[in-house]
Amino acid sequence: MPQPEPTVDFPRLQQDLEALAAIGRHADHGIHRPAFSPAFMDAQRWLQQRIEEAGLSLELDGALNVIGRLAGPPGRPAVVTGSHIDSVPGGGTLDGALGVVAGLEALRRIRELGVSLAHPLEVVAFTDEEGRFGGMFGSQAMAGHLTPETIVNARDLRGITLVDSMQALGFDAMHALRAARSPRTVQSFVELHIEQGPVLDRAGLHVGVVEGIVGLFKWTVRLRGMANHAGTTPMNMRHDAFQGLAELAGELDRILEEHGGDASVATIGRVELRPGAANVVPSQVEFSLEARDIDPDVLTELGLGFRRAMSAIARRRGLMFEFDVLSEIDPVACDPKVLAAIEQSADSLGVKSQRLPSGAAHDAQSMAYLAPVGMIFVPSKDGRSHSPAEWTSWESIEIGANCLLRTLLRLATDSASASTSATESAST
Ligand code: HGY
Ligand code: MN
Ligand code: MN
Repeated sequence: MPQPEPTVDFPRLQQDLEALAAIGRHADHGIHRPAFSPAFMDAQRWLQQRIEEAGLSLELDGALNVIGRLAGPPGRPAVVTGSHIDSVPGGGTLDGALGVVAGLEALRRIRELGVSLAHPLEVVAFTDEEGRFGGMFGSQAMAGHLTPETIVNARDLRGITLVDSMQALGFDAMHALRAARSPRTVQSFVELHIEQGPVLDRAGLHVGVVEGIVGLFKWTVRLRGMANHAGTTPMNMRHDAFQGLAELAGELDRILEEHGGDASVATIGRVELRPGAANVVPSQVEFSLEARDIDPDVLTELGLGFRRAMSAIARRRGLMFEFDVLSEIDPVACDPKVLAAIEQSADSLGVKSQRLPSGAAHDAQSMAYLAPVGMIFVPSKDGRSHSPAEWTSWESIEIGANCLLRTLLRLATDSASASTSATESAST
């Protein structure tokens, strides 16, 4: 009779999630933990303490990724899990945090149960997944995708550089180049994350099995015109930078239709007008433009489509247009073996799961350059995320965490489900 498969210590998981959610929460109930901010560093310190209390070994790599490790046979590649604890401004309590806290709980349980491992296990909190300084700094560092140039050029939307912000904390950003790992040290990577979309919530499912993760490009675009008097300058003599942006925004759907696919999306999420006075024709507009798709060729096409449209608008309106590439992340396919381990784990919990693509970007995309990856989604209420309205039921969180625990065991032991040398009760 096979042993029952283990489960997480759910009250302890809840406590950790609530403790982390209190760090960087503002009066709007949103989480404000941008990478390398004081709130983010408080969360890093909290996590490091919990990792040590769990009896795991602790490492902080050159990109300030926090790594908790449960030793296995020497020289074997590690099964890695994790996500991020930085947030967007006014973000939710679970985006990233769920994957880190559930990963910590999984390693803690496996250690308590005394499971004999064929591979070491690691839980990682990657820095700056949300891209304050571009995008996925920590996991791109671990994947070896950073260069001195990308580090030196990285700056946030207020112009603060990554180098300065890490220096202010006493760290040298260039040490992030040392965070690069050899693919030989990672057997596989599994990330538990909220879906951040409506699919699972609408289907009434607790578990989603991610087949592929979208790629994206993120630009900062500047249109430069000419400041002039808002009252005396005839409309046909203006070089109005804002009108250029307005025309582009009006063309966005056409560009997606002509150059994109069914899953393509594009967003202008931030706009800054200069000089920003009511009675001055805007001389400059700076805005973010990001586009996503699961197919890399479609992304290339979309980039060309946007550049052509902006050149035509600039010519017609006597504007100058330029753009900086802040981030380019390739779409990745998840690994069939890891997907199978996730589906078997969901089956072992007696829950139905559904395969789906991820419209959000994730650290798993960077880790896909080192090893086979997979992602477990739990539903987001009404598909909401990147907002204080972000919410997932505790029932789905417990099922998702148990699915992660059992998936890690499948990948890190030689048997389909870990034989435990301690009974269930031994650990509580
Ligand atoms: O933007 C994203 O897709 C992720 O939440 N960083
Ligand atoms: Mn996330
Ligand atoms: Mn996010």
